[in-house]
Amino acid sequence: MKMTFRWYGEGYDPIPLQYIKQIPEMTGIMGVLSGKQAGEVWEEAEIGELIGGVNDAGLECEVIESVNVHEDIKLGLSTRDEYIENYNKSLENLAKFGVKVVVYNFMPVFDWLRTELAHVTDDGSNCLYYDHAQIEGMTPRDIVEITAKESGGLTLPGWEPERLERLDEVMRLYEDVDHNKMRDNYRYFLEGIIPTAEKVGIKMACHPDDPAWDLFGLPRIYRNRDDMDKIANLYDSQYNGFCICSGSLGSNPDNDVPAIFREFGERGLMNAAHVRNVKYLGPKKFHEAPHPSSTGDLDMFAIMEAIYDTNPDVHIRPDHGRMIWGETGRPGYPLYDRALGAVYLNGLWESIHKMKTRN
Ligand SMILES: [Mn+2]
Repeated sequence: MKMTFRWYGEGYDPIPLQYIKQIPEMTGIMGVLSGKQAGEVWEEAEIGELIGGVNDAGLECEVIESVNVHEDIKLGLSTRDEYIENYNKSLENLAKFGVKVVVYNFMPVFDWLRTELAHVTDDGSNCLYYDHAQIEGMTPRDIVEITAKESGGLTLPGWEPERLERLDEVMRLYEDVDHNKMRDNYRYFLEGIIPTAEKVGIKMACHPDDPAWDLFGLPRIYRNRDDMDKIANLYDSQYNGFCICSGSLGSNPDNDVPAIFREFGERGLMNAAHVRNVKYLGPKKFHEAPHPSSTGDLDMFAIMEAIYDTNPDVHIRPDHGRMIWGETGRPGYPLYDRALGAVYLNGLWESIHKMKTRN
């Protein structure tokens, strides 16, 4: 297992790489070119600059996150071929710099979605929070405005203003797209890119829809184990795999999260992992919790054991964290709480390893 940390890049992320390097046993980052819009080619020079900077700080950058899929691909519009071609070009360029895994998602319109980005909990820390009852009284435009307002001037991944400019038009276009049509469009995309991914040696890792249910009538197709099975069957290849995210899938208590890690790890389709905890407050209502099992509702030991048993070489990261110790910054992506998470997960890993290898 390689423990990594999401980092948004120089000028986009308030956390210096040196601080990330100071987290014990941190091997690298999951990197991104934050200025890129969906559909644009990731050019060699910009990739080289990003990865060179990360390497200079003593960290690896073998995983890239958020090579975003253009909405026209998800909608199945005639313009999609051009964007698929660009996507392949980006994969070819990334491979030249040693990138082994690309994490992306196929969520319609929105990336992850919360109703509060700084929900204060009993201990005075704050975290990301979701209450479906609040969503029901909102329009998509309302939630975009709340997210922009609470993000402290930082553009959140999947919530780029350029991407959301066409919101009303895109919402109308989705009226004709149900779950099956969405999967057909996904198959077309996979047929377009997986041969390139195989050729250049980059494993694709699709991230779940978060939260793991439909919103605003949009067809979300990665919500649970059965959805994952359908996605795996769209294109049979180890390069068409998943970034399994415990917190996203765990937003729905019907999902047996450790079992999902184990099954798709055994099938060779766990190409990356996000490991974090979540606290249920009621039906479709939760907040993000500290990483330890006792502070939320997921069995983090069972998740780490499933990873250990099925894909011990996978890249993982602590995913989101809370704001603690007065830290301010990008909602969900603080230094302190994610560092605590990484150290806790590494501690679980050491104990699992020693338990399984001692005589
Ligand atoms: Mn995640």
